Amino acid sequence: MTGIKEKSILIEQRGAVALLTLNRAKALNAINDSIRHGLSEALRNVDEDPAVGAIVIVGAGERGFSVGADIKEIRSHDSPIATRRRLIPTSWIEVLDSTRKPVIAAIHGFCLGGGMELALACDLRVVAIGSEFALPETTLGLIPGGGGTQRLPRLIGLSRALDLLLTGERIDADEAFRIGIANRLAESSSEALAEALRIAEVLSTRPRAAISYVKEAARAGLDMDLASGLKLEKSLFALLTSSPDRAEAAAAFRDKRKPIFTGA
Ligand code: DAK
Repeated sequence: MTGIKEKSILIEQRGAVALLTLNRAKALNAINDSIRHGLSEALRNVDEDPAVGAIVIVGAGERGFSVGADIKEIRSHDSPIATRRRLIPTSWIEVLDSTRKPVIAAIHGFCLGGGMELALACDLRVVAIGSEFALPETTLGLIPGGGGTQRLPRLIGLSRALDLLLTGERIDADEAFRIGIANRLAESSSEALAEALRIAEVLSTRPRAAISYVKEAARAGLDMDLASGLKLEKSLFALLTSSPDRAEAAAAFRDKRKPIFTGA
């Protein structure tokens, strides 16, 4: 898989981590159909690949993660029905919701519109100082169409989310960290990537089913009432009690050695 170029997405395997790069640096990684389709396909492939335990997404070039939808490509002449047909089945960001492996965004520079929505759909965000976030869709006469109106309130609460959604104003990395968009800050883009890769590498060595189930329980639980969420947690917990990796973790603890997980 190393070095394979899929249109606008580069896929590189670093140990058990798949690094996906949005590769349109000249257009500040504006999201066109090629990026949309390439990223969906790459995510599905690496999620199925047993050699991959975690995924990092980064933007190419010095200037940013992504400036959002390719404004030059927006087809204003499309009918609402054609646009709906185009948007609904694509669901390119929603692929992240069904990705079982943890996905970390390494963010630098501009993280705007659809680029920010992509980052919001990832499990963790490592953000370089100097990054700028905004959802400026209303200034284009639109609203976010990649989950921004739904994921942002769930992540940071309705009040703060509405501030960003209504004003479209940009916030910096410190503010993104303060309000809970950024999980971790880094001094530079290279340090953000290094930290994202480091976290991904750690996660890739953990028991795969436990990592996948904890993500499923937390994410799916958000859309449930507490009783249903607790029920889901118990079911997933019960499944793991009989897993070979859980037995191996206990045995390794008893034997005072490092566990050898098989992903089973
Ligand atoms: N799309 C296409 N190209 C873009 C772009 C974008 N969003 N943003 C920047 N570029 C390109 C520029 O055109 C320029 O290319 P060349 O002219 O050199 O060929 C190159 O990237 C460098 O940009 P600038 O020359 O503008 O660089 P500056 O430093 O002066 O400014 C900037 C950087 C990020 C402040 C500025 O480029 C900017 O404001 N960009 C637009 C950001 C933005 O508003 N993004 C869109 C958010 S809305 C849909 C319709 C819409 C949407 C979704 C779906 N359907 C109908 C299906 C909208 C979603 C969004 O993401």
